[in-house]
Amino acid sequence: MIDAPTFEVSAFRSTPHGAGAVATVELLGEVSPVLQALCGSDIEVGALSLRRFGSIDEGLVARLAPERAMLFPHGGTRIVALLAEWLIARGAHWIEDPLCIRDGVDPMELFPEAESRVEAFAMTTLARAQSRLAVKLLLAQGARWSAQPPTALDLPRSRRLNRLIDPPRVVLAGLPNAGKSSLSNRLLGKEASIVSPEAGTTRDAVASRLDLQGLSVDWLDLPGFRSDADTPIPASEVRAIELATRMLEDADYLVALAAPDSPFPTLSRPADLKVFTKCDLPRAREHPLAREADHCVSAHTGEGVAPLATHIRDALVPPEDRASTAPWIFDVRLTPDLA
Ligand SMILES: Nc1nc2c(ncn2[C@@H]2O[C@H](COP(=O)(O)OP(=O)(O)OP(=O)(O)O)[C@@H](O)[C@H]2O)c(=O)[nH]1
Ligand SMILES: [Mg+2]
Repeated sequence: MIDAPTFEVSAFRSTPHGAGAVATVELLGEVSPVLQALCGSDIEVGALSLRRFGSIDEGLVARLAPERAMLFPHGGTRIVALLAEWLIARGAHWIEDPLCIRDGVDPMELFPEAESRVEAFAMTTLARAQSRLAVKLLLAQGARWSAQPPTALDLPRSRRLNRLIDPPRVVLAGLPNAGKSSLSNRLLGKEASIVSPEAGTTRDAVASRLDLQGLSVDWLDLPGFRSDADTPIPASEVRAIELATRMLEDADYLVALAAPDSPFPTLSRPADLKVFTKCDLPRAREHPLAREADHCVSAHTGEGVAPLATHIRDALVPPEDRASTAPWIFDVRLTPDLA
C-alpha cells in the first residue's frame, strides 16, 4: 500500500499505443498536487518545463490551464505503463480509451487555448477525424461560424462532410473471378486479399481502410456472388453470402464489377457505380460490358485506377461541399436547435 494522497485527477495517453519517440499523457482535474508529487514542484499555468517524473523518466511538462497539464515522457509502452501505475496507485482515474473522455468532457476544458466553443469542438473532432481532407476544413470552422452562423440549410452538406470524420463504407461486389481482390489490392497498394485464377478465392469479406485521395473509406472486398446457374452452394458458404448481402445493403457506396469473362452481378440494390476491369486484355475495351460501365480499369497495369478513386471520393464528399465557405456542422452538440 502506498501512503499517498488521493488525486482528484483523470489521466490518459493521447498519443497512439505502441512504439514512438515521445508519448503524451494528459492530466485533467486537480493537477497541482500531482505535479508536486511527481515532478518535485508545481508548474505555473502557461509554462513548459523539463522535469523528472519520479524515478520513472524525464520529459517536458506543459501546464495548459489550472486543471490541465500534459506530460511528454519517452514513447513506448513500458514508460507510459509505469506512469499509469504510479497515478493509479495514488487514486487517479486512468482512462484506457481517451476518445471516451473526449465524448464525456466539454471540449472547452480539453482545449482551453481555443478562441471559441466551435474551435474547441473542431480540435476534439480533429483528434478522431480519419481523412486528410478534414484537417484544413476543421481548422477553418471557428472563423466560418463567426462570419456566418449555421442554419438548417447547412445540414445536408454537413452530413456529407461528416464522412471525412467517420469513414464511409464502400462495397465492391462482382461474380467470382471478376477481379475484385486484385482491384482492392491495387487501391490499397498491398496484398490484403488473396488473388487467384480459382473462382471463389475470397470466402469472407476483407475489410481495409483505404485512402481515396484524401478521403478515408472502409473498403469491403466481398466474396464473389455466384450466379443462379452455378452448382448448388455448400451450406458453409450460405452464411457468408447472407453476411455479404447485409454488408451490401448497408453500404454507403456500392461498386459493381465486371470483366470480359464475368458479367455484372445481380444485386439486391442498384450499384452506385459500374466498373469494368481487366481492360489490359486484348480487345477488352470493345467488349459490350465496357460500354455499359462508368469506368474501365486494369488492376494489373493500374490504368484507370486513380480516376476511379477520384470518382468515388467526389461522389461521397463532393468537391463543391469541400470548397464551400459556409459553416460545417461537424458536431450536432454545437447546434442542438437544428439537429
Ligand atoms: N489481365 C488481368 N487479369 C486480372 C486483372 N485483375 C484480376 N485478374 C486476374 O483474374 C483472376 C481473379 O482475380 P481476383 O482478384 O482473385 O478475383 P476475385 O473477384 O477477387 O475472385 P473471388 O475472390 O474468387 O471472387 C486472377 O487470376 C487475376 O490475376 C486485371 O486487371 N487484368
Ligand atoms: Mg477475391
